[in-house]
Amino acid sequence: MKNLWRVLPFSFILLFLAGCGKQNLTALDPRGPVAEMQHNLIGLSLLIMVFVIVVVAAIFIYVLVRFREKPGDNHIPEQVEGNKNLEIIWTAIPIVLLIILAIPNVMDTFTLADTEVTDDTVVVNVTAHQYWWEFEYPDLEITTGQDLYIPTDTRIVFNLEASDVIHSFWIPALAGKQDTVPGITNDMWIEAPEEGVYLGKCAELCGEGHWLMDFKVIAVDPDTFDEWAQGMAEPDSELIEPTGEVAAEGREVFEQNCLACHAVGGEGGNPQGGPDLTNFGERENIAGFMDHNDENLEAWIRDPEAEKPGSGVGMPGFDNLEDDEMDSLIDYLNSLKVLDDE
Ligand code: HEC
Ligand SMILES: [Cu+2]
Repeated sequence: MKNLWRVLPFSFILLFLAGCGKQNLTALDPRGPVAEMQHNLIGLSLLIMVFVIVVVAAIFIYVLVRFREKPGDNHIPEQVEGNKNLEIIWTAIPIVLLIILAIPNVMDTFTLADTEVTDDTVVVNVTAHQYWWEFEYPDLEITTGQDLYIPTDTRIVFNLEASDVIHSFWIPALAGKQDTVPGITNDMWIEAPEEGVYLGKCAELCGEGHWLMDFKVIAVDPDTFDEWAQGMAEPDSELIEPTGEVAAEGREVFEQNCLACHAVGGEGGNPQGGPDLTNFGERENIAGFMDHNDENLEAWIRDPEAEKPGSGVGMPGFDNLEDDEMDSLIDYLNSLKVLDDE
């Protein structure tokens, strides 16, 4: 029983660290040049700080021990007024340390701030909404939401804005945070060397649903990206006029209730509406955070507010839909795909 008290604090630390490591929602495992640069800068300043702390602590302990009053020794120590050499040393050392810190910082700051667009750059205009992310690719004439597709080994430049309040765009494994502010466009760039899914989050308390304002960066090889972009820009007519009976019924329900806010294949939607759903069938999550399955989708459509607090302001609940309408609607939504199934 006694041992429990020894183990307990460590269990808490472990639990805390386990939370930090959630997939790749961590800045401590940087991927790509931007995150690596930022990680190295933090590492360097940490190293310098640790060095200073160790040296100062060592001198402090030495002085404590060396100049203690010893028993029977009651003479007055020699009185000194400053020491030029010491003053020079302890002024020079911090200056040198600051120079070591400043050179890579200034250099990297210029590299990080350079968001010049070349022929190979993919530009994405990001708009943050309470509580979801919209991604527009102006050169490709594509708009999507929640899942941000990017080609690997390619410079991606973001123009960041917000439609309502201040949010913050954060993909911990790929780059540091950048605020999205209504009326101001901030920019930044990233590059992902490896294929994979990088988790993103809103990092600025923006309202009730803030904690569920998640998104994904899906890095795919450039060929797959082209296929995806092609599929998004000129989607299969199946998405708009499904031939299957159930999906066709679902499409009708969709047109009557949802198309005003949600575009599919370049049709419908409105600037105050919700995410483009052209490739919704391929999203792993609903509304950025819920597992994508039929029960969750039905729960979301019937009452979004219950799933993500605050989302009801943007999307009303559709609890009035009959069960068979709901089933065909879900079938239709799940059929919305632009990539060939592997
Ligand atoms: C008044 C506009 C509006 C209408 C009408 C509307 N929605 Fe939405 N919808 C939104 C908004 C806004 C969001 C984003 C909410 C959030 O995540 O905070 C959303 C999110 C969604 C999502 C999650 C999208 C994703 O990328 O994960 C689905 C699915 C969805 N709506 C389906 C529907 C269906 C089905 C209908 C019709 C029955 C419908 N919506 C009607 C505005 C609307
Ligand atoms: Cu936010």
